[in-house]
Amino acid sequence: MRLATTDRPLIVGPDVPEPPYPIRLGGPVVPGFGRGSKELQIPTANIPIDDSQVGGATIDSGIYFGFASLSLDEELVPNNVFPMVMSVGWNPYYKNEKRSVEVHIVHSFEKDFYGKEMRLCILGWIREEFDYVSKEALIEDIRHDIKIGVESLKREGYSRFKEDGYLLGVGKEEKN
Ligand code: ADP
Ligand code: RBF
Ligand code: MG
Repeated sequence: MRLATTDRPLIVGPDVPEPPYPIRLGGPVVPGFGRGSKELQIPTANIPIDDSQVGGATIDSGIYFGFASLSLDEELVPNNVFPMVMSVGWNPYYKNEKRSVEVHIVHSFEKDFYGKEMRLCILGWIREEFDYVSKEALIEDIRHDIKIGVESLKREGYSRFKEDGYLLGVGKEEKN
């Protein structure tokens, strides 16, 4: 079992995303396990997963970073694209029986957005999933993952994906 490892470098991966990235996928935000991630200040928006298929793409278990966009009609802001970190897998600490995809968006939202469409552009890998000695150790590592995601995305080769056509197209189709 793992302790939190916060001496990990804040910049991960090559200067420009390399295959298989970018991986683009999306789906409606659905209720998750209801473990109160929100109370830990780390809410995760879940999207449906069918074994290894996530919104049409195949993806290995692990922790990733990239950008997310949301179809937030009423609060539509000019650039509705945010940094995100995501967990794909079995949550070994909780011994889930179902594989899940959960995305923490690095932004403070006024309210929940269940039912909205979320689009993801995954740009890199952070680490494998682990079982932890304690919930505190898990949370500490997730907080460090968030820093890694944010810092890694600041590089030019990554930040340009904020303008990605797939992300910017969220919610557009049904509006016409
Ligand atoms: P659940 O178990 O239903 O996934 P969580 O406690 O993980 O519940 O909260 C997730 C929900 O919180 C999301 O579906 C979304 O509606 C809302 N939410 C608010 N802020 C964020 C954020 N920054 N990142 C992800 N989800 C958020
Ligand atoms: N769950 C685990 O059991 N092991 C992990 O290594 C793990 N890493 C995560 C990394 C990130 C960036 C995020 C957003 C979640 C991760 N989770 C992990 C899922 C976590 O257990 C879940 O969001 C809980 O509901 C938090 O209380
Ligand atoms: Mg969740």
